[in-house]
Amino acid sequence: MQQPKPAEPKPTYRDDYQPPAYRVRQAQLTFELDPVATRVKAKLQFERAAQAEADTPLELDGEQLELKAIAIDGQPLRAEEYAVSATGLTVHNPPARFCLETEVQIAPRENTALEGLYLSNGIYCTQCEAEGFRRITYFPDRPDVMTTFTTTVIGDATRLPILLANGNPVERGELPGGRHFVTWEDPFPKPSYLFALVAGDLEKVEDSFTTASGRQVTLQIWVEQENLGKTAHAMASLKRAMRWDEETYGREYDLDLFMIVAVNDFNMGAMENKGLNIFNSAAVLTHPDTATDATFQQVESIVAHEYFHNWSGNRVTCRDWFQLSLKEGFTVFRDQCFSADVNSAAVKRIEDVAFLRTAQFAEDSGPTAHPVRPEHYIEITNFYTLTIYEKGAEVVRMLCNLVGWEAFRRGSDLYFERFDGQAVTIEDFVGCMAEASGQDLTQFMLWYSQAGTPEIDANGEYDYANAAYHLTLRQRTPVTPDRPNKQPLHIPVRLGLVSTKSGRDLPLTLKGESLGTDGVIHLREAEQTFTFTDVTEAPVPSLLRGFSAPVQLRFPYGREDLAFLLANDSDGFNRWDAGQRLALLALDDLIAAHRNVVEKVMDSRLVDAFRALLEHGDDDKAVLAEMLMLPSEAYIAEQQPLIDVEAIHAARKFVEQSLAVMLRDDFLRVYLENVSDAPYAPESEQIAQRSLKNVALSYLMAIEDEQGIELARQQFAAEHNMTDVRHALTLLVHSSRDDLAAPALRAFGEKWAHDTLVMDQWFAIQVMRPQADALERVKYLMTHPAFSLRNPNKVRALIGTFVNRNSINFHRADGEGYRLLADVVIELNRLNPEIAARLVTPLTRWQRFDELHQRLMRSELERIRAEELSPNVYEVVSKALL
Ligand code: B3K
Ligand code: ZN
Repeated sequence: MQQPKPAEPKPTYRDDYQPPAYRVRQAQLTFELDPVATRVKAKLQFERAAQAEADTPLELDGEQLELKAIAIDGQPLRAEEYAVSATGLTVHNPPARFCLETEVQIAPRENTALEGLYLSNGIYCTQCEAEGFRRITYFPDRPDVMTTFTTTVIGDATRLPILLANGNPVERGELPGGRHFVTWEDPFPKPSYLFALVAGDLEKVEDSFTTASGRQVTLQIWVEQENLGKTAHAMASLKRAMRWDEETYGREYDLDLFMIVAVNDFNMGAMENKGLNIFNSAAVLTHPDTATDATFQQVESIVAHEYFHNWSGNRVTCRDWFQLSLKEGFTVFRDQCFSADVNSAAVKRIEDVAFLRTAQFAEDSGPTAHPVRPEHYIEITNFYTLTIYEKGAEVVRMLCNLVGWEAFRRGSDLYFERFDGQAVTIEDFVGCMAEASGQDLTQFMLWYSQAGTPEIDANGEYDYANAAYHLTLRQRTPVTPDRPNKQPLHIPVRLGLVSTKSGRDLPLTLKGESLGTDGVIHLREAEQTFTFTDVTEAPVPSLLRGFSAPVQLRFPYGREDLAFLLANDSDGFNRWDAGQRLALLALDDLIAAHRNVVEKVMDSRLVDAFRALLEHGDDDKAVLAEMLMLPSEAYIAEQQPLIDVEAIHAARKFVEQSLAVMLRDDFLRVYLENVSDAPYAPESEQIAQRSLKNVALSYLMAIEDEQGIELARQQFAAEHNMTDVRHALTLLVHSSRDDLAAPALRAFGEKWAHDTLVMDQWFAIQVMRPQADALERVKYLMTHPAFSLRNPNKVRALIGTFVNRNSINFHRADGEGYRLLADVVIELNRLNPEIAARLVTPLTRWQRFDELHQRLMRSELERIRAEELSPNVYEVVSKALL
């Protein structure tokens, strides 16, 4: 018999926003920690808002709480004076000003969703954004209710020697029964989502920072004892970020203490709780032996990101969760600029754009596409997306470029001053930019309300008679589930016209006005023609330099044009992009050849272009390494009308192997030139050198060249640093030679069995194997003692990597890859709905595949939908099956 399905969860709409009827003037919390019976006492001073009627009930959010006591102004409430439901607490007819006291019981050990208060490896910690605080106590759990918090944490003195919360410690002492307490006071009013508490057996490294105005701030990173040696890079990154925010945005830190805590079980990367950032240990711990260059750079950027939130997010926060990109888009933009300033700016831009174009563009063309500011949601946790974060950051970047840095900085100062201590909207932010620059940003606001990646079709025509170049741009934003009709956007297109004679940029004159040699034109209509005058020769246009807008731009480039731009463009980003475009054209032919079962022929222009790169080198080795990398399978897939994973894999492999065969000696030379035994440092020059060397090694291993194999083995065995070891291990494990793969994998697994973060890499490397047994290996590794479905890092490393990074095996024609994913999603739906809803993403993209795969993917989605679902998974799966 079919079970009746639970009622469908109801969406929340942006248009329904109402200001809160009651504000909290002060909150006092007391926690008596216990794994299954934590007691939370809350003393909340409420005040009715002027606009609310006298008989307005007080509505508080609360989930999975056991109410033990409730009183107003010291008087316990009678049963008829309040009501408790599965989602909250209602107090009927409260006075205009009153103190509400509640006591609830919660069970941190049972909390597998990792929202609210939970236990991670014996450490109590919290995650409250977006709506986790309601699993801690009854409260108006919405970002526009800001208050000061005083928090007393009580726990066993032996097991929980360290008790932390937001702000400054003001009192501590012993209690009967071997317990102790610490009271923390946070003087800055904040919404409940920024509340944090940590308790456990932790140790710290401490440092200090003197702010521009001369205040001394204590910096602490709290970790489990064995990780004390892995904190130096995070601490150095924090100090760099603090200085950068002072110098770039004029923003100083405001408390006397800034703490970071590392925990193993965490749904995201990290969380910006006021004064007490909680981090996924993967986003904070580094050591040359255990972390790669990529991890060092991620840690730097995440530490900075969370720190920057202290202003963009905490001091000025969001009025409601529809405004999420107000803090996330702006803060990602800030962390991207920081990383660009302290590392290779060109590579940072290339990596960010590659990620955006692969992952965010896919999201924006799928069933869960939504605007940067959504209009409705069922579960807000599902909206911590690439669109809110990465596209949101691109929108802020365009704003900055449109008004210019100086006006942008004035607008940012205005925003922080005017709205300090308030919960505001995207209009407030853009309004400050308009005010500071005097520009009209009305049309620009459409970037926040229209989903979908805009497409620009560009065409150029050289007019010999008039020495003019006519550039015609047509824009179109595709239909997305949220709305069919799109208006033209305001799109800044940075460009140059490159002389084919000199390789230099020609002067740009538009309507008699000089734009220099690298200018910005503003596309505002559906179609516009821009006529550049005094163009003395037929140029090659270099369009959308620096990726000046998050769009898909098409131009009928010939392959010679692309090879020319790859060699000559003055814009580093567009040089790289020309190479990607050239490779994509070659790949398109090969994908077609594979599908039509005809012989594959390598495009000699691509070989020549790569040869030139290898021979001439580049001032920036990191950029050179990027230019030598072929587009990823995921990016190639994104460019295809219909995704054929086999053909994509075969075509890419063919290009890689052809280049390796034809340029073997160049790759070998580049490898040998860039070997170094200097002590490891995560600094730009070394990182660039390692990445160039490792790209060269990848090509040599693509043809399993004897010398290449020997170099990979040596690099693995030398154990010089994790970047080199991991890269060599990956190449050995992904080779066709089991005699190379098996011993290396075993040695690595045994050596690092004690280190959970390194084991994540060990899992990930194996499940990316192109060999046909990858799926069986995933199943086998799910039974490995180091694996656990309850740890999000493990789920991401094993399952996430397999379904997102091993296309040919995930999309197996027998549907077993889909079945495995659905099984895991069904189990995680009960344990951790946030992670389950994220993991299911690849199945939601079924429309991009052929009929056979569509049917198999849909049937697994339907199998999931038949379960009793969390709102999280329900929302994603039901959109995907519409
Ligand atoms: N603001 C957090 C997001 C946490 C949400 C988890 N459901 C991380 C960040 O963007 O900094
Ligand atoms: Zn953030």
